[in-house]
Amino acid sequence: MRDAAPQTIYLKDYTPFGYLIDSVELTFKLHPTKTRVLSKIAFRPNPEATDNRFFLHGEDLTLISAKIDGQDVTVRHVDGGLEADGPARAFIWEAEVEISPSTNTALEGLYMSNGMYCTQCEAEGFRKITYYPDRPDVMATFDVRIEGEEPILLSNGNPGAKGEGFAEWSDPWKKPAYLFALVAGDLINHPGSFTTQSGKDVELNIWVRPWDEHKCAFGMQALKDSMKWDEDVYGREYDLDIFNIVAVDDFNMGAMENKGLNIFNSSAVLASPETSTDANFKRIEAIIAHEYFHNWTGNRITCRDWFQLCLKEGLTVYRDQQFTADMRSGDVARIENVLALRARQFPEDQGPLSHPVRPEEFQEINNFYTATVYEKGAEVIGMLKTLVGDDAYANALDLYFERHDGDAATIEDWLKVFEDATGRDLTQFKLWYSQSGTPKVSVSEDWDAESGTFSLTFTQSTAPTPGQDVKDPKVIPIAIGLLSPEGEEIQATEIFEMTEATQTYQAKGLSVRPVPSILRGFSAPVILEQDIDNTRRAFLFAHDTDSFNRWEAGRDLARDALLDMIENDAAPSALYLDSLRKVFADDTLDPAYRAYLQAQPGESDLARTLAAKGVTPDPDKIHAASKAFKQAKADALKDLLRPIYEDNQIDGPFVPDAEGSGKRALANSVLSLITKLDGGTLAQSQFEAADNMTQKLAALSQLVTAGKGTDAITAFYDQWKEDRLVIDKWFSLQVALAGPDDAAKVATALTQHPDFDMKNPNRFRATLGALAGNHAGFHHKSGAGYKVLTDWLIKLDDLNPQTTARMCSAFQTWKNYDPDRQALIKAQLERILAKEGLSRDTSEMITRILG
Ligand code: 0A1
Ligand code: ZN
Repeated sequence: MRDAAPQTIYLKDYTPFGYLIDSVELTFKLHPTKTRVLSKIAFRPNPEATDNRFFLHGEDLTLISAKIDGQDVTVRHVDGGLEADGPARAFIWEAEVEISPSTNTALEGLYMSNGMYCTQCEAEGFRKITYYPDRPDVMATFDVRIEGEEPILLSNGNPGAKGEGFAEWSDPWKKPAYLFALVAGDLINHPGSFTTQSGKDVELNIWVRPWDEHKCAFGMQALKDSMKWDEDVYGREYDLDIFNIVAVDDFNMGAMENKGLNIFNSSAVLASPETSTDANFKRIEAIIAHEYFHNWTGNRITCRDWFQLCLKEGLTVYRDQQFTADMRSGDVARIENVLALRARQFPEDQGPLSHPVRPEEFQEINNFYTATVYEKGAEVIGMLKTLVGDDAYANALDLYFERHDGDAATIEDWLKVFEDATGRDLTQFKLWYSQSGTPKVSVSEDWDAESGTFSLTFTQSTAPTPGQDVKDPKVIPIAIGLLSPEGEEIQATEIFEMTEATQTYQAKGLSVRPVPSILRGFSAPVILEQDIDNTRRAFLFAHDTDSFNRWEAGRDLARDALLDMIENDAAPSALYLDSLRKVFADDTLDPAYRAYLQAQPGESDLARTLAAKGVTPDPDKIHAASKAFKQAKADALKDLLRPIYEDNQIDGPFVPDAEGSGKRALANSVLSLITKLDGGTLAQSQFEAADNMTQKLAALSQLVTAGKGTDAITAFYDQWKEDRLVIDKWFSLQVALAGPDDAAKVATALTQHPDFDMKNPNRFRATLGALAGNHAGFHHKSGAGYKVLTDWLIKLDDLNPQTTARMCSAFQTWKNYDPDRQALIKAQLERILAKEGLSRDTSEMITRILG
């Protein structure tokens, strides 16, 4: 049973559990509505605990029997679980419970997806499987027996006995319950193998439905690449005889790192050239790496409590980002990471949902799998590495693995490792974990020609965030390079370590006033405020030797041009268009990077920028200006476009590697400009000729944007109606690209489509998530966008609180808008809150958003 009134849990209240567990034996007798789970758990008192209450979590369980040392025991059902009189000595707890996987639509615990059984236990789902101390600091070895008629029966660890209707699994590594997994179904395996650095052969499998077998090869290669990379770069070897991945259609998140049995949302593992875009391939490679890397950063070393979530997630995201940078273009990877951070984490950190990388309180932990914990958590690790240097980082990581292998650790443990390995005091650095909000760093320049001294004076400040009115200065590594007026690098990148509220950096002995390039590679997750004019930006766009800052300069120019159009009805900036022409014509640049050079800030991004300046964003004006700006770029680059398009066509088979995907990205970005000039003629021929989804979908998007998509939309559906991942794209694209007046209508119409299934999180997000992402449509002045999303969130909350709560963040920027829109949104938020039986997940999110 769930708590009646939501309770807040605090980091400061942590106490260890009263018992340790030596071993867990579980038997599952599978049945769609009456699965029996038998548990036999060896407990003994925890010498480090002061509270010896024997409390086991449990939710939605029917207790059949409970025994201690073979004797029936009376239990007391309390909020969130049960209590019994636990002896002050070692004892064996045995329980039998009944659960109903087929009616479990929350997709937490043991549930069914298209006839197959699967589990999701992070964060607190194991308590829906049996009574257990469902907390990450309680670790145990698990022996599992599964009885069921499904041909494939899987759990964690290494396989044991197997026969008609049963299979046994044994996991020799102690683990918390959140890493438990079970899968049963009619599956086939795409096999592979890997020999570890010490010569151990590991059996690899990707388990899928028979019709998905042709979509496994890429994921298998990504898994092998990840295993090799973790050996080469972090010295981490795999530690079981087998590594299984299973693809599941109904899954709330991307994937899950269960020990030896990773479970994946099928969208995060299945791919083929005909059905998946380059972006899909890239995401799959990163998620496979992420889950695999968790084997060390998450599983071998786990978290003491859920407040420490960033310990495993920040580090594992950082590691997967390093992997992607090594496998593909590092320059492009950094731009993509920063774009994602600004699109997802900045709004969170600058609005009512702002929380520290290590939160100090929560009601529902599922609401804290956030961009702040993940992506800002990764940036914090990147800064730490920048500050201590690559070698010291490597030493500290070795010490971390050596010291904490088998532990449930904390951020204090993590930082202590760095302090011990480097001799640095990280007290101030730790503020990055405890203080929320995005710091602003402003900079002013001074040039003393006589002494040849160039000074940059930095000032940092962080606006108050919920629960934190006062902020202290943080340690901010600022990467600085200096260019000559001709664009030559006169000083290579240096790290200036800012620790004070105001601090000055100086370069001496210069013969000319340099042009600084500041925060190179986005060396800290801050907002840099530079009082420079657009001529300077155009110079950096043309010459900066740091690829990130070069791109950033172009983006700042484009953003200012757009803001001028929105605020002052200005014409598209000639300076920008001129600069873009020069840079974009450079065919020595990496095509993927070149595509990013001409990309413009999205409409939500512009709305946020305006709000940060104190200007109320007008979604219609932003939309109109964005379209006009694109048209102006197409006109200005007209003669360059067709040759670039032709030069970047590829003969031969589709390969989803950096080179091929870069060329396609550039050609498709050019196609979007050409469509502004030819009305869709080229897009139509690309749509008809394309043999891969990257080109097909890009062409379809252009046709829809140009208002010529009706036939192509039908043809696309007819071709792909049997492939649910492709049909997700079909749903999403139509809503995402609908005009401002149509978006809510299109979304509503698609919810009536026979293929719409609100129980499937991918389909729900493809439709309603796309509405929230269509800025001008969602924020339509009629309020229709807000209402349609709210109607569906209210319906979904009964079935799937976790996905509902996550999608409520669409409203987090509501206070940026005008009073009329704010009133419309507030009314919808209050409507959600008033819903009878609202989940704890959604109630916490809406309460925080309302502020
Ligand atoms: N640990 C996983 C993410 C994850 C978190 C929660 C889930 O269900 C509530 C599922 C997956 C990861 O970082 O990949
Ligand atoms: Zn993770």
